[in-house]
Amino acid sequence: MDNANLYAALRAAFPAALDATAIETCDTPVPLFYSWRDLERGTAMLANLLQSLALPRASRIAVQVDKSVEALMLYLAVLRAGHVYLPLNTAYQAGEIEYFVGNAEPAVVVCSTRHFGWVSRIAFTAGTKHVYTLDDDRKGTLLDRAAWQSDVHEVAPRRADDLAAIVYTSGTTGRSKGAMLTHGNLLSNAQVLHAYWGFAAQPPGSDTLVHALPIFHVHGLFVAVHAALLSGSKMLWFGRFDARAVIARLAQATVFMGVPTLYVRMLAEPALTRAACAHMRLFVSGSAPLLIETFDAWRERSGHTLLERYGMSETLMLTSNPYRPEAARRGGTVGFALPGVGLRVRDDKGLPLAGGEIGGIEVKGPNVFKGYWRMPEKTAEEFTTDLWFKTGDVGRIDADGYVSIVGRSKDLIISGGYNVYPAEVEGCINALAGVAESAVVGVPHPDFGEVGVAVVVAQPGAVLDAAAILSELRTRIAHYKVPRQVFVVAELPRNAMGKVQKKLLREEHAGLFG
Ligand code: MCA
Ligand code: AMP
Repeated sequence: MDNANLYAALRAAFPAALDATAIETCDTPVPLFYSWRDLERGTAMLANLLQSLALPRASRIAVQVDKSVEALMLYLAVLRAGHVYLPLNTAYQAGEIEYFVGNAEPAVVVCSTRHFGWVSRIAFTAGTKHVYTLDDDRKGTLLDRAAWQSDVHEVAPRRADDLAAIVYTSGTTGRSKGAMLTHGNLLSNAQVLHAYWGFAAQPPGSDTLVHALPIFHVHGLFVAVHAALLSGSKMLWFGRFDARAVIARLAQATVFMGVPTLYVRMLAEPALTRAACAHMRLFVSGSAPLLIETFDAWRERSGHTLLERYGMSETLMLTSNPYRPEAARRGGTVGFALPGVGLRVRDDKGLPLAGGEIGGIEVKGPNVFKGYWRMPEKTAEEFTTDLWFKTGDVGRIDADGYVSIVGRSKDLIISGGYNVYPAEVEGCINALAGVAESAVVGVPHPDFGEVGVAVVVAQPGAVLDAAAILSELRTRIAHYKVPRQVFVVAELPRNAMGKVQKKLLREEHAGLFG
């Protein structure tokens, strides 16, 4: 039987010249050069360390660390060892981590040294046996321990249907859900993008990808990394996005992937010129709506047409504008369903809509996840009876087959590519002393696309202070979830049914950020 472990497929794509540079760091104190051999050996040592712990099959390995090449190796090592990778946003605070660790019951938790105190307390309380540290300067107990391990490791055999990763995504109601992604989900999607975005047509190793996204979400971890590894391409590795520094490296690169905020920020730099982008072959945008103004400005300034695509944590990539001809990339659309992906639009009752009509987007394909971790009822709710996944996005398919996302039926704010669920933030605000109720809505923002604004009602007799609410929230939830502004009001607008009219609040505050 062939080994369907994703690492085996990625490893098979490494170039024959293993001493060539696979990753060059761009914002470490001195540039670091990692060869393909370094990746192979480093991931072997980390995988052997995991194996030495004699963990049960498919153990979850939860990781909340700053971005580094070693952190990427840890992801690859978890695949290699056949365990399940659980990436966590570095912005998550204790309450959030407590939930994820309690829900996923990881056998191993890896965190940064500066968070070891509180993270290890949470992990040990939840029954996790092993907590290691890993920092972005190649230090930490994880690497200390791995240094003693052999650099030879046989990739654990896995079936396509076996779990490779769990990615938590919040729900419109209730707590976050862990989307279970299999080796088959990840590999099939990577192979489709490899072909669709022109990697396969290039001689192997001829692309260079600028990697400047976080590696705790699908876009940076799976889409970008797998595209590079599967094509034997070098990565120019940024620990954090810096528009000016990224533009300065485009002359040595061919591919860049980003959320719209990254493009907006690069457009604000005078250094973004056609000359600066002359060596590039592809700029991909996704994770959040791309404004047509950004699409047009990018074409004008860089001479390239952004290729917009659409996906979700549960489904990986679903649609993409075409790679060739470049003129066929249409602004305001997310392109066509990718090969192998079924995509249809249905009305509220689940009935088919005629071409061009707006409705809920439903999808099917080898990329669609296995379900939510230990939540069979929630999983069932999100699938139709004929097993199409309901994305919660609202859109249409035009006569030429281009898909456009026009809204969301899920109450979700996408801020700089991060998802913020109003229900979660409202729950936090409502738990504060003196708060009767609240509503959080997304309003346009020039940098992040959208940000949250909270409208809060006090309990009778209580006096609320907006600044105090904000500072309290900053101790409880990741800062990107904290609303940009809080308004204390006498009452929330409601319709005849008593439902809060968020649309009115959105309209009222639409101009807040210009
Ligand atoms: C940072 N802050 C934010 C955001 N990021 N606030 C709102 N929205 C954000 N996205 C806040 C921080 O909490 C902090 O506030 C202040 O801004 C500065 O933080 P800093 O870390 O310096 O920010 P930054 O480095 O400028 O980060 C902005 C960023 C980053 C580079 C745009 O947010 C980013 O990398 N976004 C990409 C997210 C992504 O990869 N999404 C893909 C998801 P304070 O000072 O108060 O603490 S995958 C997905 O959606 C699907 C599958 C798909 O289709 O791809
Ligand atoms: P996540 O839950 O982080 O995986 O976010 C997935 C959501 O991001 C999707 O359901 C969409 O609402 C949104 N999204 C991703 N790509 C795009 C895009 N190109 N345009 C509009 N929305 C997008």
